[in-house]
Amino acid sequence: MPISELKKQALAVFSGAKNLAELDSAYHLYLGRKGKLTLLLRSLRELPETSRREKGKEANDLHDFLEQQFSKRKQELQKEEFTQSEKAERIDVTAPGKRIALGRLHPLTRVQRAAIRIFGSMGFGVAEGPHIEAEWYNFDALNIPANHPARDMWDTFWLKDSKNSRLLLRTHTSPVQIRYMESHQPPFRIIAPGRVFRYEATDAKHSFDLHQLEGLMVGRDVSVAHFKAVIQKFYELFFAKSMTIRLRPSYFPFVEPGFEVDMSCVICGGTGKKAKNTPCSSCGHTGWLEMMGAGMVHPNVFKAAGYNPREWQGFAFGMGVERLAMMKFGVPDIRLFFEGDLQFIRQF
Ligand code: FA5
Repeated sequence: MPISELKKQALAVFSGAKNLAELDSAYHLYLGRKGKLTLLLRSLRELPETSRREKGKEANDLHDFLEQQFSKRKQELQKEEFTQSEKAERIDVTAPGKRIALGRLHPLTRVQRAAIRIFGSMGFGVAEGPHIEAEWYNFDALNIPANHPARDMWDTFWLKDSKNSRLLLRTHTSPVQIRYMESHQPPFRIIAPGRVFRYEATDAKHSFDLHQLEGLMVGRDVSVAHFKAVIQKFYELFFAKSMTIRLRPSYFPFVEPGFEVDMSCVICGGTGKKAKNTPCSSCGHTGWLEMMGAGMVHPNVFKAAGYNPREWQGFAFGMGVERLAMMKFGVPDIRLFFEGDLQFIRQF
């Protein structure tokens, strides 16, 4: 190909390159190691001396010229690409901001914190105990010796036997009563919120993994009247309206007398029935939901903790935190709290 033709072609390809990548391949096509002009320069060696000089000068000039043209075009394209990306990346300071998704507290955490706050305002401190508990604290010290039929009241997840005592997942928060009394002297008032585990089937109001909130107040003259007043005040503050409750005599080996506190079911309005006369599963069709067990601390429990039962008396209670949350938020099924369904959790 004559040199003039090569020049024309190369210039057309350089100026036709639409971006830096295209220009780069154009460079290789003419000026690269196997480019057309490079090959032409190499072939000059074979020409006779006379024409080699003339052709050589012409080809070398073209080489310098094309290098220049290439740099010029490269600068143009770089500028173009820069203005384009500047346009694309321009920040619109007037555009509305993006909403950041905020995490939120699980309804059970909220209920637990609210309860801690309310009891705190009545002078109750917070105590804690382990989830893996010794048989002694969960049962024996609470006046429930081995083989006592009352052990059947708590379906238990037993753990493999350890050397000194049998271990289990605590079935209630009552063992914290013993642990606290072992290391503190009355008078005092505490609550102990926490997770408990029961080897039982689930339904709308029962879970095998649940939370309780234990309460214990001990003094020289603490009575059932104190319990009633504290619990009534708690419900009043927690629900911010009056709720219908009832006390029923009941049996727990670690209290005497013992009772249970029921609350009128908010899901069915206490009728036990839902729309179209269908039974309300949230309260087992009774119109009442059992909220807690309670009573006056049994003398044997004081003895197990090292107190003199003639000197001290007190009340204890254990309430279901999920049941409290169900009544507060109108949640019909306890299992909803444990499913991790964000659509459910985000409502609170
Ligand atoms: C107890 O666990 C006693 N420790 C309570 C107590 C403490 C009595 C101090 C006397 C003195 P009970 O098994 O009834 O009792 O459970 C207490 C509350 O926990 C119940 O009223 C209920 O609200 C809740 N609860 C119990 N089992 C379940 C369950 N499987 N699912 C959801 N809530 C439950």
